[in-house]
Order: sequence, then structure tokens, then C-alpha cells
Amino acid sequence: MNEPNAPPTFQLPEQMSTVSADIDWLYYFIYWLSVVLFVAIVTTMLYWAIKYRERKGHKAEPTGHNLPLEIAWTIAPLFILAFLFHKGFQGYMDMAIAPADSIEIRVNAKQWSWEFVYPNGGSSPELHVPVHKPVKLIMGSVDVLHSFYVPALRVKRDVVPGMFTSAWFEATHVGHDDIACAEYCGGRSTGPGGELPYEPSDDPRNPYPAGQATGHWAMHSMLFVETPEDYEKFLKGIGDKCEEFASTGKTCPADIAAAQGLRLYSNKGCLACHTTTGAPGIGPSWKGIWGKDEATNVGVVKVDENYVRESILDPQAKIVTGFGPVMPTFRGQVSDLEIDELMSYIKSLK
Ligand code: HEC
Ligand SMILES: [Cu+2]
Repeated sequence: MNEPNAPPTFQLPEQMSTVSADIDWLYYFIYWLSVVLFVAIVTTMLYWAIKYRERKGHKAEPTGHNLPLEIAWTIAPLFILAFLFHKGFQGYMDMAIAPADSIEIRVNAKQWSWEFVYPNGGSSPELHVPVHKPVKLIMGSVDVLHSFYVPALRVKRDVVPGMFTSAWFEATHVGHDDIACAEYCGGRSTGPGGELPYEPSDDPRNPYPAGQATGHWAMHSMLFVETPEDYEKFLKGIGDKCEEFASTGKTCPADIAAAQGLRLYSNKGCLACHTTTGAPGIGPSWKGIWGKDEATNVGVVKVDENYVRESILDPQAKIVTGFGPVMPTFRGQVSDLEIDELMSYIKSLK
């Protein structure tokens, strides 16, 4: 299991995923096809340009149509293109459809860092995955367009604000590779003298400095492919949010967005006023509110996506009967993505 990655080849980096070999094969096929055709066409062109150049005593003899020749050079490329399309489409479908038993990991991109949230609700700034297991990344951005890129996996996928995109891979070797954001632009550092305010990472395998550098180019992280045992150890180390659920008598949410919502519930301070047990606090408990009819100062409303969104961004618009208008607005403090996650969490509190 500890065999090294397939080494880098002529133009491509080492291979670390189940799709790398196919992708590289197609890349090199197109590459060498282009080289052969380029040389053949340019050589022929030069040869004829010299052979039929204008000279004294030579008269041009225009040729007419040559139907068989024209059909041949139309049909031949058609076969090549159909073959390339077939291989490309096959590869695309392989990469688009994640196996059903994939481990789902949430990827949150933001200016200028990555966050990875695991099925147990814990999170880390670097991506850890077990070897020989399909992993599905569900990716969202809280601000601008980013692009998740791991060269050795041959995986690159845009991460778009306001929606989820996904990518999957299965790592074939224990090892590590770089994670980069493939939106290369970004501002210069704000460090004194223009240099980067580096803080060396404490992980010796990470050659990149962590720091306050700004720009997509500064969104360096690392992928660590680990043995199943090491991966389990890592999951334990980042804290098991499922255990927190268990301690409140609930089962772990299958839905990782809900696990992320639980994190926000405490990180954003909602827990100061809202319980999840049914007991009212300064605000109504979240337990069982999803879908119910709520009495408010403007009449009865249904607790749904729009209502919850409004409650978070504009809490004074509708005041729940029996409670004071004391909830502060979280406009500008929670993103659309985070609102979705809070909603998933509220939904899970049956
Ligand atoms: C300072 C206390 C306080 C904090 C902090 C707070 N809320 Fe509230 N929240 C309230 C009160 C009081 C109400 C009921 C009055 C109202 O509708 O504005 C309420 C109502 C709500 C409702 C409507 C509930 C229902 O039963 O109709 C939602 C949803 C909600 N809050 C979400 C949140 C989220 C999400 C956070 C954290 C990001 C949060 N609240 C933080 C006090 C708070
Ligand atoms: Cu980026």
C-alpha cells in the first residue's frame, strides 16, 4: 500500500488517482497525434512550395476536383474525431458520477483558504482521505469564484458562490500532493516591504507557508492520502461532532450540511438564545420548528426556507409571539451557504 506514486512523465506530474492513467493516455494521444500531423502537413507544404515555385520555363497547370481524395480527407478525420469524442465523453462521465459508497467531504472555499468538513462534523484546513476509497467533494464558496485543483489526482473543479459543485476521486497511493486554487489572480501581500508575512506551517510535509497572504495563488493546502488506520486516527483528532450529538440524545445527522450547521449554531452564537431541546430560551427553541405554523405579530406564518432566511437577516420583520424583538441581524455575518447549513441543521431537529 506504500508503493510510490506513478512517477511524472514527459509533460505531466505523478499519478495518484484511479482516473489519472486514462486522462494521461488521452492527453498524450492527442499530443502525439498533433505532433505527427503538424510535421506531416508542414513538411508536405514546404516540399510543394519549393517544388512548384515560380520559375522561368515552367507553366502553372491548375488541377480540377478530385472527388475520391476530397471524400477521403473528410471521412478520415471524422473517425479520429469520433474516437476522441468517445474517449473524452467516457472519461467525463467517469469523473462526473461519484460511486454511491463515496465518503462525502464538504469543501468550503473562501478568500483565501480552504476548509474541509468531514462526515463526523469535524474540520481541517488540509484534506485528509483514506487510500483506495472513493471520496466525493461537495464544494461551496462563501465569497468569490474559486477552483479546487490537485494535479496528481487530475481533479480540477470550479467552486462557485451560491451553488454546490462536486468532484470525486479515489486515491491509489498513500502519499501527498498540493492543493491549489486555479483562479490564479489576486492581490499582492500587505507585509512590510511587500514580502509575504509567512508563518511556516507546522507540518513538515507542507512546503508552503501559512500566513496572511492575499490572492487565489496563496490558497495553498495539502492533500494527505492515508492508510485507513491513519485516517481514523485523524478523524478522532479533529473532534467527533457526532459524539456531541450523541451526548444530547440525538443520532448523528447523515446530512453533513446539518453537521456544518451545528458548528455554526455554536460559532455564530445562536446557542446563546436558541436551544435545540424544546425548552424556550431568550428565543424559541429550534426543535421541531421546521414546517410548523408559527404565530407572529403579523399573523401565522409557516417556518420554511424564506421565513428562516428572513429571521436571520431581518429578525424584526416578524416577531414570534411570546418573545421580544431582541435578536440582532446577522446580515453580512453569515453567507448564503451558511444560511443553507443552518437550515439543514434546523430541519434535522425533528
Ligand atoms: C440575542 C438572542 C438571539 C440570538 C443570538 C439569535 N437569536 Fe434567533 N431569535 C431570537 C428571538 C428573541 C427570536 C424570536 C423573536 C423574533 O422572531 O425575532 C428569534 C427567532 C429566530 C427564528 C425564528 C424562530 C421561530 O420559531 O419562528 C430563527 C429561525 C432564528 N431566530 C435564527 C437564529 C439564528 C440562525 C441565529 C444565529 C446565527 C440566531 N437566531 C441568533 C433571539 C436570538
Ligand atoms: Cu481561490
